[in-house]
Amino acid sequence: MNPSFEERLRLLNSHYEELVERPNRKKESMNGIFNRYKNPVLTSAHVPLSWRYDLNPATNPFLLERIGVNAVFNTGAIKYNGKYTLVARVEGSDRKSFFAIAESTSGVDHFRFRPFPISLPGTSDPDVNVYDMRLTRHEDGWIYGIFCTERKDPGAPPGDLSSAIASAGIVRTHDLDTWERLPDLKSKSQQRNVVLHPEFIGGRYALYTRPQNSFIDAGTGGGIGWALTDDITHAEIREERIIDPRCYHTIKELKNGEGPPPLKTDKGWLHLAHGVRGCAAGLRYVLYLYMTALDDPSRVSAEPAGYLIAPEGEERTGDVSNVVFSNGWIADDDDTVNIYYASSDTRLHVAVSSIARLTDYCLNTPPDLFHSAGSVNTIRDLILKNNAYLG
Ligand code: M1P
Repeated sequence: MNPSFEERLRLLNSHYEELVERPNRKKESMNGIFNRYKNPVLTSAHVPLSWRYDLNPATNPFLLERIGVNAVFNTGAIKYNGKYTLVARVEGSDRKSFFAIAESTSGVDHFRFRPFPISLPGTSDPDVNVYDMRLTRHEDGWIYGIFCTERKDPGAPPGDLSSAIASAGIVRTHDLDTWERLPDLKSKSQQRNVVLHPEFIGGRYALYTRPQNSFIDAGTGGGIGWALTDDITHAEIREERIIDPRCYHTIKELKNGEGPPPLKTDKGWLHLAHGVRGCAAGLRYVLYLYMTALDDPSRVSAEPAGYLIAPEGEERTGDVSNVVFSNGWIADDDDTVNIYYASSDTRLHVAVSSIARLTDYCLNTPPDLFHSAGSVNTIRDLILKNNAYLG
């Protein structure tokens, strides 16, 4: 082994261990609703060296990186065997995304990838790109993963090499090791951001959907939808009802999409979603919360105005700048909620809150009145009430 190979390997290993072992630190929270943490919990540098480097000095004497990883971001999340377990979207420098599991006992630092990425079983129509898995522990006993599968649009005119079709792929597992692929969701429109509700509704499986009539634009797709299907092993949407519509001059004017599966609380189902609006800099993605009724998860019961989390500081820049996106959160028995959110399609962060704080936020943050005068009135009402408490 040549000395520079050995030296480089030592250096790579020590950088890697330093990164993974680095403790994370809670940041001050000014809004009181959640605390961000200082360091991202997963980045492309967290991907094991053995996935990227040929470690044989005979075939890689310069110890060059052979397989580049561009980003680690949107992750599904679940507590499994006591560990905070994330199914991350890993994107190679070849632009292909795939899934890989990273685990930690703290939930805020020391995430390590399992030795191999997930070898996702396919269907008869091969996936070109897969991403953004939502994990649902369903009351039927399975853990489901619903993700976006992207394929080239067979109807694209010659020369158009960009048009694609988005559909919902479905897998299930009992152990996060062996994955069974089920047929993709059948739907009249393209779908992304499809999420399985954790409980049966009238004996049927319930899905949050996001109909879209082109790959990027929602088009006439009106927002987050709700659909029921009898058989998850041949899931088909016949009727779809929009429950959280897109809306002019709001944070979800252009698009929105359900995030992780909703959390059941004694005050209703707590939902995290992303909203997208256009601006001179392009699309701006933020995260917002809403609640639905316990006895009917498709009936919105609380809709605070505006966003919960918007890109801040280094989160603002990356491959697709001005984006925060979440498809995973974990609620612990002690009421803590870890929100795993990615920034700018590049890295993954955690923000920590609680069921109590998030439901309080949902139930007591004023709703959007859809015009500036309404916003001013909402603020005036608060000031008038506060005057009683000021000297
Ligand atoms: O680039 C931002 C996000 O864009 C898509 O989300 P949506 O369909 O709501 O626009 C997804 O590709 C997502 O992965 C990505 O983070």
